[in-house]
Amino acid sequence: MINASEKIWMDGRFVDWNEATVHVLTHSLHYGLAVFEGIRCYKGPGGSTIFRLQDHVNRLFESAHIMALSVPYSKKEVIDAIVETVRVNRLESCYIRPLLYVGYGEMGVYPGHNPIRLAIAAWPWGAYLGEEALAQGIRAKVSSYARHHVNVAMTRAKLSGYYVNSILAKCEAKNAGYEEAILLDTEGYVSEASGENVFIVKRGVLQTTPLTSILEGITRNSVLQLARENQIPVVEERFTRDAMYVADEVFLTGTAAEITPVREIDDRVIGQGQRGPLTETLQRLFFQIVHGQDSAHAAWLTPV
Ligand code: PPE
Repeated sequence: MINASEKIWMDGRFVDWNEATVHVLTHSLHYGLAVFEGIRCYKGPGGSTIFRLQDHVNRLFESAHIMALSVPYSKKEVIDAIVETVRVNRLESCYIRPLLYVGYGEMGVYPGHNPIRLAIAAWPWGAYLGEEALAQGIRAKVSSYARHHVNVAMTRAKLSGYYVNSILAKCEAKNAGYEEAILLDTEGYVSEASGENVFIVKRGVLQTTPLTSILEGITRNSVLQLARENQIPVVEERFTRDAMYVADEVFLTGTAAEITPVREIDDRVIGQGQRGPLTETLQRLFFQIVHGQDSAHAAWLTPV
């Protein structure tokens, strides 16, 4: 069950958690046209800070732009509302979910002049795949479902409707006893996991999927930047599922999942079957930053 907080920001004002409701004929609920973000706030020595808030808000606006939804607020107003949502709920570390959606009005596929509404919720949310997953790694399964074709879905947008594909893959993997699903693109190359980007390590080189069929993850971008800063060679080139099987290390990145090692894929042990050394180094660098222990990346943190 979700760890409820007190207030949710809805269309410019705070309402009680349990009062944050919509009409059942809300357009987005029927047709899936809604864009959202997932953002984390972490506790640090100088108080809580939100990780890469500006970048998340930029992506929210880009998602809206791709979907031709006009956001009835400025970026500054959205940033302020997000900070305020964490503040009024007195949360030290939390997950933040802004959702821009098409409200009640007309029915039918054409969204017409229905209101565009924004909600921002924040609640405490621990390690997405469990604390143990961060240290020990997870078991993943390549999905029988393909990730979206570029002419079907514009994956630069973080669109609610796209997650039906993620849910199918995730349920299939969980029902078969795995913790996460890795999806291939329609050409058969590795795309992304149900809610994370995928990285492999081979002979010291870090490789990740290029920006074709995937969401441009902010954690992915952070890991690439950290690797470059630490002279770790990186390539953004597509790879096949067997390249994962024979990789030295595989890990997933996402705001919710952070940096999660993968120790097994399709019943093949990856590397030593445990978190690899490069994964551990990147985790350490990442967690130092988000917890405010690395002044070189202070620009990524917005104080609450
Ligand atoms: N791909 C997908 C499909 C995805 O959903 C996410 C985030 C990423 C990549 C990584 O993006 P980023 O968070 O910017 O590094 N998934 C979000 C939703 C998870 C959920 O179950 O809800 C997240 O991690 O917040």
